[in-house]
Amino acid sequence: MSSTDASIVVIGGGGHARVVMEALLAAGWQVAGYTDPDGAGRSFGSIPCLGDDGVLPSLAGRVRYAIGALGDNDLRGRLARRALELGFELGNAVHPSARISPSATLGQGIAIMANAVLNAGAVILDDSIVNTAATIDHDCRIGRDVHIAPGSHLAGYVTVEDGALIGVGSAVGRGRPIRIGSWAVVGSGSVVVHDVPPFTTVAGNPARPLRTGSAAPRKET
Ligand code: JB2
Repeated sequence: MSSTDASIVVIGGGGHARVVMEALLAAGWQVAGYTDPDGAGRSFGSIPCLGDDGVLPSLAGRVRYAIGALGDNDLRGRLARRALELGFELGNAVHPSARISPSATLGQGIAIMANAVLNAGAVILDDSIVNTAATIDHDCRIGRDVHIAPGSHLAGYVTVEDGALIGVGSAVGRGRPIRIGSWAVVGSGSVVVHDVPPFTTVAGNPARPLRTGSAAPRKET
């Protein structure tokens, strides 16, 4: 394995990681391999599983970039920060078909999947996912470790705080600022027209609370 400026290791080997790897390849990255505790001896196409995350310290001097590639927001963020501690830089997987405004701002370790759209002034912080065909309109602010699931649409001036999950095919916004709190979960297909407090699960049209009040990051289901 040679170290180049376009070489990256993918942390995770499941469904999300495979989408990330294909986006990376399409964008011209050299994917050195992936880590997965259940992946010994496996590969994804020509990309080998390098073992579990225990191999990362030995890779850190040879591969410049890493990306956390698990759907679970909490685990992805923790693994990405571990990679930073080991000396990796975090790379972004941006599929070439995504349309990203020149005035949008991207952090590190981000995955932006095929046909996603980020409009003027959008901000996406570290280790977040804008999944397939999701749209993020002007002046939205997406925090860290967030997942905007496939086919979701955020109107302008939506803030999504750290760790929140916007479920598949949801719509968020009402023409003025709206805030989705940290580690909140918006159920698939919801229409969100009011602020969602932190650690709260909402669903429906209009979305209403189902569950509130955990102090710990929620696992996605
Ligand atoms: O600590 C870990 C770890 N824990 C589980 N480190 C590493 N490197 N890998 C870990 N894994 C591995 O993540 C598991 O062994 C498994 O292979 C993989 C999770 O795969 P799965 O397909 O179940 O989930 P995912 O996180 O890749 O994708 C989820 O989230 C996506 C956004 C699914 O719900 C997808 O359907 C969804 N599109």
